[in-house]
Amino acid sequence: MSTSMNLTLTRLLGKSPAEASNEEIYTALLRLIQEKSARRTADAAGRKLYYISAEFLIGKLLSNNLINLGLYDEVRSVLAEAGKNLSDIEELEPEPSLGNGGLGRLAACFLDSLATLNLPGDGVGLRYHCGLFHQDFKNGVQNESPDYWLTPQSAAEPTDILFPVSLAGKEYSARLYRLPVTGYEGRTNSLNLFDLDSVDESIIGNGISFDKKDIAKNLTLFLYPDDSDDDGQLLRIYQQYFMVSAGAQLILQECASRGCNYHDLADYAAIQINDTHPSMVIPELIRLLELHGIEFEEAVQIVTDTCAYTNHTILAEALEKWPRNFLEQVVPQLMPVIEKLDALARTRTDNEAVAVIDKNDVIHMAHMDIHFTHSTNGVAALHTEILKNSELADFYQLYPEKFNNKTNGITFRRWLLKCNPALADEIESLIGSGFKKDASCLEKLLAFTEDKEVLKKIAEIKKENKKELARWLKAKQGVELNTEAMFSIQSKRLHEYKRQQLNLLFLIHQYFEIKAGHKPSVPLVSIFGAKAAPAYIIAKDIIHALLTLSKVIENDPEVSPWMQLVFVENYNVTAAEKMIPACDLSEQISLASKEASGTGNMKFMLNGALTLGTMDGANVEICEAVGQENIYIFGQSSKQVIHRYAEGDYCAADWYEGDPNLRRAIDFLIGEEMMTYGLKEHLERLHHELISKDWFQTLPDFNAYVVRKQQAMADYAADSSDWTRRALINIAKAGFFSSDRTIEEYNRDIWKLKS
Ligand code: 26V
Repeated sequence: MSTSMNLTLTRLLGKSPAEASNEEIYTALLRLIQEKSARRTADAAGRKLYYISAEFLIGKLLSNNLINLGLYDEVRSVLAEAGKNLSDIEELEPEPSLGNGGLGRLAACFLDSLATLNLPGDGVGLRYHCGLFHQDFKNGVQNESPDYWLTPQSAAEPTDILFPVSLAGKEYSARLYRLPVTGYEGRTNSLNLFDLDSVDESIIGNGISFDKKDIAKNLTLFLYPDDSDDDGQLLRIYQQYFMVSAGAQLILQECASRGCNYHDLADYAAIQINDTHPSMVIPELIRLLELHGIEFEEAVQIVTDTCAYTNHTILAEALEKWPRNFLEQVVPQLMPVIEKLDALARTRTDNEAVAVIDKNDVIHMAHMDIHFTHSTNGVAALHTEILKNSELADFYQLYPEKFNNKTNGITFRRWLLKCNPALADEIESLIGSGFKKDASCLEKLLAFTEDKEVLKKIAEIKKENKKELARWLKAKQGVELNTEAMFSIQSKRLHEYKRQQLNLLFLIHQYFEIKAGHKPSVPLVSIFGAKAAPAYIIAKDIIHALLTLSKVIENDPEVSPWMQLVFVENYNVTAAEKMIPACDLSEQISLASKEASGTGNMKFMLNGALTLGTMDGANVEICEAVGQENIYIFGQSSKQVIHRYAEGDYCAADWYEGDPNLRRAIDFLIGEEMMTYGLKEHLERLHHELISKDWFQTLPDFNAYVVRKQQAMADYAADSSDWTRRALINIAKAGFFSSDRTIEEYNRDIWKLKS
């Protein structure tokens, strides 16, 4: 059995798999992937896409690549014959956490879909030496440490391709590293990551601190260093320019080698700018084209035709704008171009609100993107409407034809085939394997929603996934989960607009109810996974409150049989792959209008969880797909929220004073039970924040949230077969949220690549 794979592995190992160590097998598998994927590379016919992004949250690659190359089952069985376990070998791979959250993970899903759809599309980014910080909890407080993921056997291979980049007048040399991106039964593309040879990990001090001024040593040391001070912001500009300058040179070089004369660049390249972090690629390309003898006006037209921009947030504080003197310091060579672009934009309108350089000498990156690319898209239907009608209304008036929506998606290879093989197998046995490449086939599952045997099987798979999560958490954190309980999961970055604090207030309310003798319909295990930006004080206070509440519950024998609060340390892609298949209730409770899309919501749905959510981001489209009866929606609408912000009349204290349940829950934060285990300063600060500011309107949605969540718990307890039926409808309707669909739309409307 599997003799040819056995021979291949033996050749790569220089000995039989049985004699090799797990480390040796891991290295051999990397080489196997490199060999096999290299055979699937091909030049682009016509345009090639360059997806430029400061983040690619790719997660572990070994199993995913084996699945995509069709090698997984064979490798697993050869190793099993040799007494080895593929999942033990996978444990050896450090996760490349080169992203903060949804934006970076989306980029990774897009690369998978591009290669699967046989489209020529490469990623361009940075080879950070440390990905997103490693999180652990000490005394109920988040502690950050460096996440070294680069090993000597790293899958990102160095090349001898170097590009000069001038930073603050000094010359540096950007080295290109390449990572193969395998498509599922598709082609191989490349993730092109740039790095600087002189970067030096030994400058890292306590935690994740380092000298922010030593650019030669720190440039690509960390993903998004803390930018709460000027030096951090300057370093971010250094990183961004390093990425786009090397990227632009790579693009021009590749296009030239395929016959491009630069005047026709838009026939050879499509560049997608992922949020504003790579926006300097616009002036940089114009600068480089001018150096090749192209006039400014023509260069602007070429770049506009080549580039497109995706907006991922309406939060004002997340829209990048830099003081002119910062750019003058780091990228003086770009300033003449940016000034000319500002002047050109001013010839198109006299509306000061859309200026590239405003009257305070602040440079607005998103404004430059919208003026000088041919497409601006939002990432969910609601988000795009909000951009057109409020946040970017002035731009929409000026360029209505540029605006379009591309609702986000996720790759089903990682978020179903890899993370939930039992469910994938069951689906295949019911409807065949077509859904792996055409996700709309999942609708065929609707034929089984009344089939008791099928529902029983799906429920068993969920139960097994919950037990698997419990085993994993026991080994990792020593906690014991009650797998008979309902599992509710909220996993995503910690941010006030995502409202983990609303979930916190519910749990406190539930605690009081149990103490008062009102037992819930089902025990609840509430699971959280979230990292807070190191300088984000209130986010860290929310983590502290959750960890403290967890201890209060655990130590109360009256309450602990009915509820459990578990915080998974160091939430990352690997943890998500364990948590998502085990979820019953997916918490998507952002303040309506604030979550551009969300993509976790799609992952949970695909894995058979029901959503408890607000009418925000892609939740709106999930609700449309599954119908009101198969989702739990609550809370203010985006219209009400936007209105309330416009009126400026929200007063948290009024809500706190006016609702005894809410008041009781909030005051619990500074009560005796919490103070027994928690830190006064953190808890008091959060208490004060909630009653005096509550910028993301947690309090007005509190009651509606409690009612809907208790309804979900009652439904789960009353009829588990009906719950599974509704979960199956969610799975069947998840097809729209495949990133293959998203990429097909980008290609149809924006890139126009040939497969
Ligand atoms: C960034 C920052 C940085 C500084 C302070 C506050 C803040 C708040 C939000 C952000 C988000 C930046 C962009 C981003 O990551 N957007 C996410 O993109 C996902 C993929 O499109 C989408 O699903 C999420 O809803 C959206 O938040």
